[in-house]
Amino acid sequence: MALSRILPLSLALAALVPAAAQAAPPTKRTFDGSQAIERMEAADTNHDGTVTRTELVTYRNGEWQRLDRNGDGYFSADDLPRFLRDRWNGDKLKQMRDTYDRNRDGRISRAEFTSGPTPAFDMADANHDNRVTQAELKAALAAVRN
Ligand SMILES: [Ca+2]
Ligand SMILES: [Ca+2]
Ligand SMILES: [Ca+2]
Repeated sequence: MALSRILPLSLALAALVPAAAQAAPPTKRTFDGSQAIERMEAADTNHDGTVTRTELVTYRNGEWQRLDRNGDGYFSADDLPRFLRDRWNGDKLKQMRDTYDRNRDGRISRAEFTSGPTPAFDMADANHDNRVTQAELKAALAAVRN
């Protein structure tokens, strides 16, 4: 496998992991939620400064293409390159499964991922209108950094 094919996945995983950590149950307090909130800006696909829940789901659908590399509809150890496969049972991916694998079959289905928990969005959407504005995003960032 060419290195150029492997690197984008490692980057995708690196980008993904903070979101998974952010999505962990509230009892785990050690993560830095600021990364997950910063990444939410990328979900503003029409660039109007507001991230809607619909945009977030669209964004997750895009992320899914990078996770389910073998296209079988599940994110599982099979989707990791061999040299990364031991990370499947590492803390970060385990935490991701704890968050998204609702039926506890040890893998994450497309539906489990795209309609899974959205803790960063929920936290930032202070007035609960299913839209996160720039001001709300900034306030959420300030809150997690303090
Ligand atoms: Ca938008
Ligand atoms: Ca797969
Ligand atoms: Ca599952």
